[in-house]
Amino acid sequence: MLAHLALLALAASQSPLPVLPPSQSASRPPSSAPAARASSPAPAPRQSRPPAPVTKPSSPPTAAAPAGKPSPSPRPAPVSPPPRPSPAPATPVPAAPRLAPKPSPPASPAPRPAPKQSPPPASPAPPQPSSNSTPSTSSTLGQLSPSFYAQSCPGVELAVRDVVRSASLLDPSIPGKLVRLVFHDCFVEGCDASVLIQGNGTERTDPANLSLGGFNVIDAAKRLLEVVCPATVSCSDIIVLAARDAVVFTGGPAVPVTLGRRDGLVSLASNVRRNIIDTGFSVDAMAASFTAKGLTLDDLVTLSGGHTIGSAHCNTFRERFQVANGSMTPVDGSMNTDYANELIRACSANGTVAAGTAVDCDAGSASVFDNRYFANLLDGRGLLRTDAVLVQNATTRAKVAEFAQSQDGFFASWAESYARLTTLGVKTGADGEIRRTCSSVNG
Ligand SMILES: *[C@@H]1O[C@H](CO)[C@@H](O)[C@H](O)[C@H]1NC(C)=O
Ligand SMILES: *[C@@H]1O[C@H](CO)[C@@H](O)[C@H](O)[C@H]1NC(C)=O
Ligand SMILES: *[C@@H]1O[C@H](CO)[C@@H](O)[C@H](O)[C@H]1NC(C)=O
Ligand SMILES: *[C@@H]1O[C@H](CO)[C@@H](O)[C@H](O)[C@H]1NC(C)=O
Ligand SMILES: CC(=O)N[C@H]1CO[C@H](CO)[C@@H](O)[C@@H]1O
Repeated sequence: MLAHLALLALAASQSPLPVLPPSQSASRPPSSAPAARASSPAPAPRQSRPPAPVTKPSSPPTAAAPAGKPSPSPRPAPVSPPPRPSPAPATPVPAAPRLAPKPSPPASPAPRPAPKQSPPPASPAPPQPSSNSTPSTSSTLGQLSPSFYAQSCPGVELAVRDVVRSASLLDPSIPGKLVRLVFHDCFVEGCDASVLIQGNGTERTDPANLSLGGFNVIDAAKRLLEVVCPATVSCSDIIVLAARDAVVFTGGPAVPVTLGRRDGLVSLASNVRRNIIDTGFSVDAMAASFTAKGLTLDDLVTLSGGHTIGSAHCNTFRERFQVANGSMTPVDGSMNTDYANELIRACSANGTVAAGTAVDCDAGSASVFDNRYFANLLDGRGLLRTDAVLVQNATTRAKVAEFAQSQDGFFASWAESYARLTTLGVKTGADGEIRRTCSSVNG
């Protein structure tokens, strides 16, 4: 997943509204996979962009999404208790005495002959696009529950939250990366942790993965949970919890999430492009991608708000500038002039574009999950093309204006859209497995 999307204050968060039923069946048939990258509609979240832009042999285009970047002032508005000295993300201490080791794994019995790594996609039609309340996954939605681990691993939420907080304190770019990670996971093969699998030809090997991050945080949480309640908590649930907590850490709303997802057995790089939103997408292309998954235009605007935190590399928006004779000129006249100059200053390097330089997605407020992103869009300060175009369509512009006026409205909408995003293509019951290590399927 690349859904790049991703990503997005203050403690003033209000309580999330009740989640709406994820099903809106407006889904249309799996749009044929947009051939490659170009401008054809490819589904999904924004962020990755495949085709290498012109001019310089840039490295594989990275997702535009908020690649977490060392954001300047960590302005944490932690809603929760003071950070305690925590272990480095990579090495979670088995501490947390509070988690009662209650080994009662719900699930996976004997290791079943799981198709390892990447079973051929078999069918021409991507298994997932039509998701949304659909066959393969739909019936399982009913099995997700906020209290899924109440008996088997009561400390799961606390454990993940601690790990996310610790990691975010050490590296301010983590929250943005975690939010982006959940988009990429859920938009490709559903929310099944397929994005975490390492190996030849897996989703992580797609060039669009280059700006993905936060894997070590998920791994750290998994290691901790394997100590207190082994073989019980899925990596897919950890991703969903971690992104939720990342939002809270940066001042956003603490939305309730349902749990009980199982981890997938398939992870194919070939599934990435057609499911992710490319940074060059138009509103119509993004809308088509969202609709194919049962998400709405409002979900698109709301989830784009995830860009209220994080950063993106210069190569993800270089198409918005003409580079000639060593100087950059904005192509889009609607871009705020001061902002354009800021970007030019940040990205220019010896007459070319410093592709790998990170720039905040939400100018002036990149480390806080708030509604500033929307006000910036109205002011011509959208970083990615996919951000900027949201004010060029009357419907999406109205929603942008609404959120720019009301942070509460944005937060309430975020709760609903996040719930819909995180139930895309979920596997429950006998599907999938509970991975022992997030980076590989059980052997
Ligand atoms: C990875 O996959 C490619 C194409 O399927 C193959 O050519 C290559 O040998 C594989 N590499 C490894 C290390 O398995
Ligand atoms: C806005 O985008 C939606 C989704 O593609 C489209 O249906 C609608 O016609 C667009 N509105 C305008 C005014 O272009
Ligand atoms: C770049 O320089 C060339 C030669 O000096 C000139 O002809 C061309 O107009 C310049 N292009 C721009 C965009 O300034
Ligand atoms: C830009 O040029 C200077 C001097 O030629 C060089 O030291 C520097 O490494 C170059 N920077 C980049 C990003 O190429
Ligand atoms: C984290 C990760 O797996 N990154 C991979 C992204 O894809 C490139 C190849 O396109 C790999 O070299 C990276 O290892």
